[in-house]
Amino acid sequence: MKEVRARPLEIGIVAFGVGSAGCRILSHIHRSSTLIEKFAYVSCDEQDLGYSPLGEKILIDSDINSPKSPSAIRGIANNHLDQIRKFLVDSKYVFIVSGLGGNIGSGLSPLLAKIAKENKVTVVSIVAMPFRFEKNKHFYAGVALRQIRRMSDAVVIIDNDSLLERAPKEPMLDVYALMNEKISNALNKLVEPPQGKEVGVGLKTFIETINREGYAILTVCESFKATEEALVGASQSIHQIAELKQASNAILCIASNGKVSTEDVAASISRLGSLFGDGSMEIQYGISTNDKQGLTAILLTSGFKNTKFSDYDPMAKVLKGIEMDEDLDTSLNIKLPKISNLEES
Ligand SMILES: Nc1nc2c(ncn2[C@@H]2O[C@H](COP(=O)(O)OP(=O)(O)OP(=O)(O)O)[C@@H](O)[C@H]2O)c(=O)[nH]1
Ligand SMILES: [Mg+2]
Repeated sequence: MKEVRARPLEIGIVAFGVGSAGCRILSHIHRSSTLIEKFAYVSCDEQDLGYSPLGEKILIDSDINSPKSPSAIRGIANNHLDQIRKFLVDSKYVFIVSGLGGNIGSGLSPLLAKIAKENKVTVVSIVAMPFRFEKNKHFYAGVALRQIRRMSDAVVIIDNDSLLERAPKEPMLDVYALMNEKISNALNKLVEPPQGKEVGVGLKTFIETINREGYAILTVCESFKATEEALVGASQSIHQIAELKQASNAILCIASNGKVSTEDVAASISRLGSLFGDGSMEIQYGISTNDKQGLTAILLTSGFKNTKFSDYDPMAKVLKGIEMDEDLDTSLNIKLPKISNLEES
């Protein structure tokens, strides 16, 4: 794992992990990233800040009895805005990683995005969406996703359901660890500089692909047979959450133990063009190596105007894109003096 570097930053890439999911996912990325120069872990829960031994820790110290909701947590975070702004000094890009649906990730991710935008930083929000079965988390996730979209330059969605290939009997934390490994590998393959004979994608292409209206979706599919099977698997999981025709840009990264032929790559790209978009989708590709059996297709597609997650927030449907309040709602837990005390003074 990389030590925290002293300033000045070279490229200016920093990252926040927010809440339990965000801190866990970022701690995986932290172990192998050479590109991200500074890491910060932000949560109200001390346990989340311990997933990585390194990086800056920002504890949003909420009283155990204080109300917990995304807007209440934003209210408490008001005391930490200077620390957040200080962390962002000299940065040009910020990755904000979180899971949506709980109180912390849903509350703080849009706030961090807003602060970063005010500081003219390019904001890439990377969000894991709740499982289908976590119905009690859908509303907060839907509201937060819409706020994050407004406050960010690019939003990359990861559908937790699509990463959970079979209903496993393993404990939930082990399942998360496997999913987080997949997510961090995929992001590293997409943004990190290529090594050896790899054909890299790189940060510039990554940002150009996602920095547009709507949403980008990241999927990872493994296959023991051929790239085609992995691609069809990836398109099926995207089809569960969005309309494939809306896709405008894509990056396909094929990771294998070195046996992908030029013919395979050409066939995969043409297949991708027929599965997604309206025939004019722009496709970039990368080829990288891994030490696993079979191959992994990492697919990042962008340009989706909507996803099924938009329906998690019923108000968004009613308002059809009109925002009642451009700013984020924030609750403050302030004890008001009794009226009788006021009269005495
Ligand atoms: N991919 C992935 N998803 C996770 C992980 N942990 C939680 N999630 C999902 O992320 C969503 C938000 O959950 P948490 O991150 O636990 O919530 P939080 O932001 O810590 O907020 P609180 O629940 O109030 O503590 C949920 O729908 C979970 O299914 C993880 O390690 N990896
Ligand atoms: Mg939590």
